[in-house]
Amino acid sequence: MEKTFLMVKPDGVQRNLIGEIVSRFEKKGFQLVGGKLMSISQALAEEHYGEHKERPFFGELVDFITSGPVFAMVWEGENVIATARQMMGSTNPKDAAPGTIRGDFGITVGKNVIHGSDSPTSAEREIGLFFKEEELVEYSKLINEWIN
Ligand code: FUP
Repeated sequence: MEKTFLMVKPDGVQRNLIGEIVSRFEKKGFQLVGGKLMSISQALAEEHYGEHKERPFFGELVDFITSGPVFAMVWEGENVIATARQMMGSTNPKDAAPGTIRGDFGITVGKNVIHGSDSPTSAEREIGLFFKEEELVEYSKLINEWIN
């Protein structure tokens, strides 16, 4: 089953949006298979955002993501990578449609509430950066049949 890495950023945690965001993915029907409240080190931030290293906003991006706790999660489900991106909305909250997480809760591109993997390759990379295999659960087939 497909997995993605999602993270409530420091602005979302400080604004008490963890529950709201978790709730949206639960209600959609996806399953939470890993989650932790954590601080991101400078090294992890630089690695996670490595593709933006040459961009002018890289320094601010790293400063922001290390500025307070984040809530890191792994979610599982059919097409969860692309569907979660749709539920998050456009990177810049000013372009994000109402009803999406960034459309409903964000204003500026720097503080856009949530991160989500944008492809199977980045999902695998990001899950590996943030979680050890033993931190992820497997639901039994029986429970999956009850839910879905
Ligand atoms: P996304 O995949 O939607 O998180 O967007 P990107 O990977 O393109 O950007 C990563 C983060 O960089 C965004 F969440 C916000 C930040 N960013 C800026 O601060 N300024 C920009 O012009 C673009 C992105």
